[in-house]
Amino acid sequence: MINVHTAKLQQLDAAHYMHPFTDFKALAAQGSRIITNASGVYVTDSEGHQILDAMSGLWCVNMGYGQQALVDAATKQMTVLPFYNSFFNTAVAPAIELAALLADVTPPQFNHVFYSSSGSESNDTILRMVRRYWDILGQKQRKTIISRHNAYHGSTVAGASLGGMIGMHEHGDLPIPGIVHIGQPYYRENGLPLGVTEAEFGVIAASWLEDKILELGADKVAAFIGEPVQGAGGVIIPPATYWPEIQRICDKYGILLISDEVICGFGRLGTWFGCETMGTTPDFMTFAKGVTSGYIPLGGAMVSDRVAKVLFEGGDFNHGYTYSGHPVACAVAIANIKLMQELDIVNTVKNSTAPYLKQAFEALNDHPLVVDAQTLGMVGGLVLIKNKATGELFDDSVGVGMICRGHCFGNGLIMRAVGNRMIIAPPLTISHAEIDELVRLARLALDATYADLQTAGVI
Ligand code: PXG
Repeated sequence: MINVHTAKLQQLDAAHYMHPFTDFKALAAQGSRIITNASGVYVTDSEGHQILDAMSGLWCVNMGYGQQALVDAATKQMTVLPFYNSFFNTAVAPAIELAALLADVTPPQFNHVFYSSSGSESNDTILRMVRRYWDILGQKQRKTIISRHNAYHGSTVAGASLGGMIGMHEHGDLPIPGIVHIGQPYYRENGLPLGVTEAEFGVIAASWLEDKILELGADKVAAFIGEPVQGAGGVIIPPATYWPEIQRICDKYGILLISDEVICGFGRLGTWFGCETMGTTPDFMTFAKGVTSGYIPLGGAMVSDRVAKVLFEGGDFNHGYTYSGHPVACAVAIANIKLMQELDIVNTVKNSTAPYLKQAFEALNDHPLVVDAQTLGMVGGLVLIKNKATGELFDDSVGVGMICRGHCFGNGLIMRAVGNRMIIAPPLTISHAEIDELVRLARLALDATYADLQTAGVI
């Protein structure tokens, strides 16, 4: 029996609230799980269940729940100046201070930022900046942006178009013109050809970019966009050979490189930004989520010196959001970045937490349902497989990921299911003991999933 408070909230929810990425009717019938409070790496629902949040909210609560310094920064800024805009030659101090701090913690080519309130908006900004850049340089025909199938770059019209999610393209006649997609560097989807090593596959997957550039004509291509590790697509960790080759191809044809760091930024991969792990020097970085550890919405585009120099010469750039440089959001981001620096969290992740997570999570490869359990920094994923010996995958109709996800929740663990992949992105602050607990709960869920599939005669 659920308590009265939960029932009342679920009733109001069903009556009035349209959730993101949701079958509205099905949710209204089922009732949502209502999360009421959180501390450290645990969230608590309205029924009093404590759940280990191995997804950091939605890839964002990097410094964990309950960080008082962030709360204090917001409270103080709200009292002093809750809002003023950055249009018409005005500015607010936290936005200026954060811009300087971001220039400090990002790779050396980045010294300028344009603020938004989300990853999606940031990619909209970048799309417009990329085209503006080529316009100013007198190359108006350079409009096309190349992305990848199964990429996620947000849910606005530009964000969803840049993304490579077919289910999203189907809703709203996307992508918009001038955005094309190549294959993702995921050998289970594209089939690792016999005798080809993973390293060789990375180079092959990157060569699809060159093929597409040559097909379109290099003088038509404005930019390439990619997530260092695809997050929402199922934590697709590319072979180490992939990104350096992408960089080489972009350089060869003078094409701008956009690293969408909404998930991989702010320490997630054990470096401040994912491009540092991958060895690229992008012209733009998209950021959001981890910049404030999700405590308040903030996003932005880091703009490289090469691009900024041109945009500075181009006169007006007719673009911006009411909340570009929101003082409260920027104050929280400053507190968050300072906390990251004080705790030396990026090095702790790199030298301690991520290696510990790697050995604990990758041990799940011994489970009869699991292959490809793999982590990089503080993201991880595994494939639920029907037959380990033959490599036969489950039919989509089995919904194996959702079965496993249900058991995770039942056992007090939040893991995300993407098709047949189970994925994690825990707070960077997670302890070794909490990692042990995460993996113990994951194994319980895998065992329960296995038992269900046996009972149903699927395996
Ligand atoms: N780029 C990347 C790489 C993202 O992961 C966005 C852009 C868009 O950010 P906003 O703030 O507009 O949501 C994201 C967001 C999932 C999931 O199912 C992932 C995201 C958002 C919603 C769901 O894993 N990532």
